[in-house]
Formats: sequence, C-alpha cells, structure tokens
Amino acid sequence: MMSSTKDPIRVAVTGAAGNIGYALLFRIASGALFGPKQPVALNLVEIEPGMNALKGVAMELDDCAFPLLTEIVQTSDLSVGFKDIDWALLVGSVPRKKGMERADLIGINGKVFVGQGKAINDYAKRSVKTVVVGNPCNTNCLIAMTSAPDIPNDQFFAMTRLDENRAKTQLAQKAGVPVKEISQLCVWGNHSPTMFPDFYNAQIGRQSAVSVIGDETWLKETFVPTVGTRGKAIIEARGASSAASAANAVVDTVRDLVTPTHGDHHSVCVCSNGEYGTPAGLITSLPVRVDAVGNWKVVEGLKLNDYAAEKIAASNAELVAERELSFGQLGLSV
Ligand code: NAX
Repeated sequence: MMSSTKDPIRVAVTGAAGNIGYALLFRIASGALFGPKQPVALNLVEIEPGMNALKGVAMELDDCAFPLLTEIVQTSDLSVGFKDIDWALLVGSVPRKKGMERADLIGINGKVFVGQGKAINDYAKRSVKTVVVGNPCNTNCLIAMTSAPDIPNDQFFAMTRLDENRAKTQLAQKAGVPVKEISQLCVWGNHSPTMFPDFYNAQIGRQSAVSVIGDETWLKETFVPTVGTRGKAIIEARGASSAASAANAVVDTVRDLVTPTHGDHHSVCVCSNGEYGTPAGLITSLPVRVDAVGNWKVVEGLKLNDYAAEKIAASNAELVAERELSFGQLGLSV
C-alpha cells in the first residue's frame, strides 16, 4: 500500500504527560480524529516538572510505530508548542488542592489560559481550532479566546461531550436499549454539576425519551443529578478522575467537528450569539451540527419548556459569575 502524501495535521496537546494525555495521544496518533489516511504531527506541551514523564510518553508513542504519526515535538515553550498548529487541545491545568477555594483555582488557571490564548494568537495557524478540557473548561476557554483577538471566536470550544456520553448511557440503561438508540441529546450550560442534560428533546429509537422512560420524576430527580455528579462518582470509585472516558470524549468532540453530522446533533461549548436566550459572548454548551462542507452551527428550533429554560438559565448564571470573578482577577474586559 502506498503511504499517504497528505500534509500532516499538527495537533498540540497540553498536559500531555497527565492522565487524560496518556489516554488521548495514542488515539490521535492511531488516526481516531481525522481518519486512517490523514497523517498527524503531535506537539506535546508540558510544564517543566512534567518533562521527564513526557519523555517516557513520547518513547511509548515511538514504540507503537504508528504509520500516521510523522513527528513528535516535546516542549514546555509555548512558542514552540503552538507553532503552526491546526488544533490546540488544552488539557493541562492545575488541579484544585486541599484548602484551595474555587476562586483561587479560577485565578491560577486563568493566568495559564491568558498565556496560552496569547501564544495561540501569536504562533498558531489562523485557522487553528482550540478545544479546552482543563477545568473550569468553559471559563478557561473564554479567557483563552479573549486573549487571542486575531483568531475568530467560532474556532474556540470547550468540552461537554463526556457529559453527553454519560447521559446517553444512563438513558439507554434505564430504557434497556443499546446506547446507539439515543439521539438528539444536548447537555446545556456549564461543565459543572449545574449542567442540564436535556431529556425533553432526547430521543430513544426515534421516540421521545420522556414517553419511552415513562417516569419524569426519575428523569428530573435521578437522571439529571447522576449525570451532573458522575465525575465525582468516578473519583470515589477509582480514586482518580475520569481519564479514558474523558480522552474518548475529546476524540468524539474533534471528530464530530470535522465530520458532517447526519440527523443528530452534539453538545459542545461554543461562544454564544444569544441563541435560546443564552448570554451572548459566554462559552456555553449548545446543540451543534456540522454541515456538508464542515461548518458548525447551533441547531435551531428546539423547544425548551419552563423547567428546561430555568435549568439552563441557572447554569449560564453560574458562567456569568465565573466570568466576572476571573475577568476581574485578570484585568480582562468583556
Ligand atoms: P493530570 O493532573 O493527570 O494531568 C494534568 C497535566 O497537565 C500534568 O501532567 C501537568 O504537569 C500538566 N500541566 C499543568 N499545568 C500545565 C500548563 N500550564 N501547561 C501544560 N501542562 C500543564 O490531570 P488529568 O486527569 O489529565 O485532567 C486534566 C484536566 O482535565 C483537569 O483540569 C480536569 O479537571 C479536566 N477534566 C475535564 C473534563 C471535561 O469534561 N471537560 C473531564 C475530565 C477532567 O476532569
């Protein structure tokens, strides 16, 4: 078989030596994002203390002899890590430590995402697309976007696909059907326990999920909080936070942003233009579909009842508060 002559797609991954990085890099290198004919180059970005572990990860990538992987760059220098990249997957961030308030966390990570946004602005391709995973991912993404004024806002995303995937499985298990039967399921708002997995618009085998499940109390009182606190439940069970499922959701997010969507839609945090009454300018999770030529759009015309609208408004109010706090600390303006 002839090898591909296409130019590689260059993907930067921050936090590359971390847990999600370890589950993600091998899937990118194997072709899971852009298909089996598209070469990829990996720019692995870490902070200094992570560089030795990163070397080991790069050695393992070498040892896979992935035919699609053309180059591995290892660096803690953003001017190298983000040079001419097509995608920035911003996974690394400082975890919340004992005694640290949420405001402290937002402040520490806020500075990191100012720096990364500026570096994307200065060194990446103008067509670069950025997906933020590191928490608080919506606000970190907003900070990076604001710090990259030369890159269009519609090229910035934050991840709620893991929440969508979690929600789908909860519905499938309750209904006793395979997970592929679940569609039209959008998680709205902030990637935090306030998120709203919209069971009203979801379908199970092309029928309304509410009518198939037949138990609205379960949907409101069990399903919604189970999805919202699933991350915590994983930590309690595993003693470590979600890594493989988070990496899988990064793969799903990027693949579905470069692939036309057929009939369904997916949850991605994007910069709101005020759709469905969400505050314009926030990075909030909305239902997104990709057209035949690869442009994404927020799906129009979904009906939101009072319960759904209230839940979404509460989650967006939390994002507005995070924006006020972080922009105040960082001296950014909306
Ligand atoms: P780890 O602590 O295992 O790894 C993080 C890595 O990032 C470390 O190797 C660290 O050295 C590196 N790092 C820290 N600051 C950096 C910087 N400024 N530049 C480059 N690298 C840096 O965390 P992991 O389990 O991989 O999780 C990463 C992030 O994903 C966390 O913020 C976590 O909260 C977030 N998550 C987001 C999810 C989502 O759905 N949006 C779900 C999973 C996960 O909780």
